[in-house]
Amino acid sequence: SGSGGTTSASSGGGDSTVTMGFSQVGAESGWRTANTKSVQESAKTAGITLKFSDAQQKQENQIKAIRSFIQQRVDVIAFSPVVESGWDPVLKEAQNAKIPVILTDRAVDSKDTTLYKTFLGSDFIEEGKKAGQWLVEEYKDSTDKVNIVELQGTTGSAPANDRKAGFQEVIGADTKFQIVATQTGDFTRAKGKEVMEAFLKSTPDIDVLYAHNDDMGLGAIEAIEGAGKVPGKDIKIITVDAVKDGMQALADGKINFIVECSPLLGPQLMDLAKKVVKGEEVPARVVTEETTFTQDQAKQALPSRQY
Ligand code: GZL
Repeated sequence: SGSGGTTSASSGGGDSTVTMGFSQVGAESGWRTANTKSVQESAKTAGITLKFSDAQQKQENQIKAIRSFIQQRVDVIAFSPVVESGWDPVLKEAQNAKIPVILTDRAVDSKDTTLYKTFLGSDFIEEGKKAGQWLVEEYKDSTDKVNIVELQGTTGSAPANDRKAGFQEVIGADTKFQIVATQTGDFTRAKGKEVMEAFLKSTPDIDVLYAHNDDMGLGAIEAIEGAGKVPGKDIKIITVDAVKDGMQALADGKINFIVECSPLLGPQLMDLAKKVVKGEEVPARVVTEETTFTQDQAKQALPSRQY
């Protein structure tokens, strides 16, 4: 799908086949690649014809894709909104065209919740809290200041906003925890490395890095090692996702704790889509099941990880 194009994967089969238009954020991270695979494979398994568009992390491309799906009269539209705001006009166009919309992975901040049938995805505030809880536990016997730097996800995205808020809510209870630098790394390794290099130059003693996804954490590890420091020891690292490369770094001791964010939303998405097309009731919110991993748990889990 690469250059923001739209590909169609038809599953064949009679006229009762459901056609879904899916607008994906992009291909910015290992998580996103795994999510795309889950959606595409699940559509095939479910016998749903999938029109898939990659927006290269640009909201205007997602809006264009949704308009194109409306033109093509698809039966249902699903998308992962790259940012929370600015969706009402195009969602109203879908509603006027009587095409139901499903939010998957990320949420929108529209006040009018009739604009979509359901939101399937993780509770990002909970993920931020889990990261904070590990840190509180890790430093429970210390009263020294803990200098934290934070690599935020894509500016304006639900995971970035909520992972920041959940983490802050938990560590805010103890003033020894200080976020001394925070900046977006746009969920990518390259940007995570670049921003961490800047943090290392501008911030003398960093104790902890909180990265909103594994990919930025892995980029930061390159920067930390480039500065002659030991990741996981000189600077403790907490990330979110638990994709294979992140879990490997956790097992190798370069990351200290990972909060899982499951990308395997495909099967549930297709079930919800079929129900929605039939006009059946679906829950307004479907929260993803997910857990956390320590270094020892990563060693155990790695062999059976699906992504
Ligand atoms: C979270 C998802 C985020 C991942 C990142 O559900 O939207 O986007 O945490 C990905 O890895 O880029």
